[in-house]
Amino acid sequence: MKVLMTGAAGGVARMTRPMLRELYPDLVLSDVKRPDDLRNDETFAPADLTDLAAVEAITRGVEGVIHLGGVSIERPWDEILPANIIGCHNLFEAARRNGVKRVIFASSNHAIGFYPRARRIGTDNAVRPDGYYGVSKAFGEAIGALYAYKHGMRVTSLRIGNVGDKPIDLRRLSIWIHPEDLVQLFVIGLEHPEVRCEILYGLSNNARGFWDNRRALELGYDPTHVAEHHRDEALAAQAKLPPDPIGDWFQGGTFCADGYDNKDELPRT
Ligand code: 15L
Repeated sequence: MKVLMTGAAGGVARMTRPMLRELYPDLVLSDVKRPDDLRNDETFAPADLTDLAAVEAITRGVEGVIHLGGVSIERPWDEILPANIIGCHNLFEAARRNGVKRVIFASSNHAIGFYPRARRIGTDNAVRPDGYYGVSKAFGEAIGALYAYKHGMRVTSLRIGNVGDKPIDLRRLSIWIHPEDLVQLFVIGLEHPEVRCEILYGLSNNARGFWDNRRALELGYDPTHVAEHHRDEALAAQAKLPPDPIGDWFQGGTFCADGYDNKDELPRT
C-alpha cells in the first residue's frame, strides 16, 4: 500500500516513521521543510498544504494518507486558517481528485477540550473546542465526514491525546498515547475493512482515561502501553506545576486556561 504522511517533519511523525516504514515500504513523507532526520532510504516530497496543486501532486498514486500536517498547537487565527483549515480542505480535495481510498486525519483532544475532566465522553458528544486549534480539528473531522459520506472515502479521525514515551503530568496520565499504540490506530484506519467514517480516541491503556474508546476496541485496537506504570513520575512532575483552576478542571488543560475570561461559574456537566 502506498501511504503518504503529511507533517513528516513534526514530532509525531518522528516518533512513528520508523515503525511505519517497516509496515509500508512505499511510505512517502511530505512537509514544507525537509525532516532533519530524513534517511537515505526515505522518500521525501515537499509541499505547502495551502497550495492545492502541490497537494494534488503529492497525493497522486497514493492509496492512503496519514494527515499530520498543519499547526499542532494553539496559534492566532491567521496561522490556523491557512495551515489547518485551507490546508486540510486541500488535502481532502486533492485526495478525492486522485482517488485516494483512505485518509487518517490527526484530530486532537482539543476538539473536545472544554469537557470537565470528571466527565467521561464518547464520540457522540458535541465538540467543545478549547481554542482556534481545537476549532480547526473539529473542522477536519467535519470535512472528513463530508468526504466519507458524499464521496465514499474511508476516513478515520483520531482524537489524539499526548504522544510520547510516557505521560508527563496528571492530565497526560489520562490522555497519553505511546507511539506504538498510535501506529496500531494508523493501521486500523488504513486497512480495517469496516472503516467508513470513524472518530477514535488516541490514548493508550489509561485507567484514568477521560474517553470511551469502545469503537476503537471493536475495530481491534489493543493498546499495549499502560499509563499507570508511570504514575509516580507523572504525579511528581505534576506536584511541581502551579495550580491552575481552569486548566486543572477541563480536559484540555492549559489550552482552556489560555485567554479564558468567562465570568460564569464553571460548568459542572
Ligand atoms: C495536542 O493536540 C498538541 O498537538 C500537542 O502538542 C499537545 O499539546 C497535546 O495536544 C496535549 O493536549 O497534551
